[in-house]
Amino acid sequence: MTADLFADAAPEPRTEPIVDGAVVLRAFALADDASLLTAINAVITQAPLRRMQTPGGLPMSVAITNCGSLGWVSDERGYRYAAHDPVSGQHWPAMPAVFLQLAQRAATATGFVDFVPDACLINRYEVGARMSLHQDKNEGDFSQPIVSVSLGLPAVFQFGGLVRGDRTLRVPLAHGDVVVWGGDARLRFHGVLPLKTGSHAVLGAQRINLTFRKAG
Ligand code: MD6
Ligand code: FE
Repeated sequence: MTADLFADAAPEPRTEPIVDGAVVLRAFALADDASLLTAINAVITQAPLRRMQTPGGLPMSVAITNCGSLGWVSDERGYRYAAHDPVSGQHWPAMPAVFLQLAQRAATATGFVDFVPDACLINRYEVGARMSLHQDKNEGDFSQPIVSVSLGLPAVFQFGGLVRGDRTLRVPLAHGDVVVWGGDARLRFHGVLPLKTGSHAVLGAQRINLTFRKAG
């Protein structure tokens, strides 16, 4: 048998530059999707997905949880990383080995050879959920990249500049795509447009995004 027989079902990974410092590794996580989903289910059993409050007091449309030694949290006091889940008071679940290995392989493939993430944010989008333009700037070391894994329904990622009003590129992200960004792109504004109706073969009517960071 040749790889071509599977060309439709399992696209080969491809690297697409977005802007300086950011690339999409198309289909990079596809071969690991089943083990990623098993690990996601184990994490969300221990630390359930929840819609956190923004500092402005509104609930986010995206439900989130975390694994790793640090987790991203939001409440009326602002955004920060915390070692404990504020709902349970327990440490966040450990980062599953399949998560860490995938994040490190993706980072290495784009030239970040010493990426050791200590935080993985799990975002769950249902139809209509969105993430407004923001910068990721709560991490301690901006020389480290962020690795972002998309699973489930496709979404449109907005990729802006260093000022909120800068024009944005729109990058479609599908199940299995991995974005690695760092360097000059690290502090660019970005967001996710409202998730369109659909049903993904594995995940149904949702999109799950994993973002790996060196937060501490
Ligand atoms: C998402 N991602 O894709 C939201 N931030 O659902 C992010 O906000 C993000 O994907 C920094 C780096 C990569 C990301
Ligand atoms: Fe972000």
